[in-house]
Amino acid sequence: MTLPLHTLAILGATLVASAAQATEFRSSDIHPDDYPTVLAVRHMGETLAKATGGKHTIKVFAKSALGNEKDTIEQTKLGALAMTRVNVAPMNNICPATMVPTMPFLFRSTEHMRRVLDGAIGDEILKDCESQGFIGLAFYDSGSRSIYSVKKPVKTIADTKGMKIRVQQSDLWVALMEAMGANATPMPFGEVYTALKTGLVDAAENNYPSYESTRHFEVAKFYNKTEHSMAPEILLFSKKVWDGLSPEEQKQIRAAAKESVGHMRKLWDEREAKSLEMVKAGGAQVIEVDKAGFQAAMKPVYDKFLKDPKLQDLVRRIGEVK
Ligand code: GTR
Repeated sequence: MTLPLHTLAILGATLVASAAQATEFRSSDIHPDDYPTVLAVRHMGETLAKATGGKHTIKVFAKSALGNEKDTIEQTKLGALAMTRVNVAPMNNICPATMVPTMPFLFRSTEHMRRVLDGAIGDEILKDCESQGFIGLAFYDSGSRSIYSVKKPVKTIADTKGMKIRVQQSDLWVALMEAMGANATPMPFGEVYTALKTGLVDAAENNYPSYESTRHFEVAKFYNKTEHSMAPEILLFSKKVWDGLSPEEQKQIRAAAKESVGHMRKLWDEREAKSLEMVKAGGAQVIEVDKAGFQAAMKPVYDKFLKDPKLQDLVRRIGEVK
């Protein structure tokens, strides 16, 4: 069958119109392409494409291609970037409720952390970022963070006294290290390798996958299991971009984000185990630590940052989650 020319023209115009509404949302991450957070957002993009019949997709810019976490948070707020995956730490100063899941020794276990963040408390924390220009879509796992040091192992809290330790750019993190008697040096993630290598800092702290993917283990051989925080990752959508979407589209994005959490956890568990093997093979020593001593020193951090009764209440409720 041959269609009359004017019908073809109309069909062509319709195709152009729907293509114009289709969006490739840009999302950023500081981690490399094979890191669980990057793979999880790509997976979310596939889910979203399926749900929208290919109309909406997500393009993930990994390896800090769009800047460090502070930069991409700013771009997301402005709407220049639709999404960013960051740790909760650089959000601590912007959106106070994100301080709660950052708190030292807050979660009893991975299961406890997952139950809390999957439930109403997790949603309340995500919602708190909205007034600051961010739609909190989901939390991702980040394991637990421990101190890794260049020159000497850390076995008790006496060992961190006077140590220069790199932290994320958050006042809470500075206080957390000070409570250990250390000197906190906030800096972006991408600068840590050189800082460890040149002696600008004596130590840093992170989970196994980040310790491994950055090759920090080559410089800081002692991985001391302080496991002082389980500060999770957070997936943020720009409220500016969000407000231009239909309720149906917003629902599809939320659902795709939530769906990616389970996928991420599977990748995360595998990567944690693999990273541990890799760092050990690379010469890292995993050191057992007197955790109780570190835990006992954290009261000033809770007192200083959880003055707001709303935040205190969240901590109390988290404690009650079985
Ligand atoms: C990683 C986390 C990053 C970033 C980094 C850091 O575990 O995934 O988002 O926060 O730590 O220490 O800067």
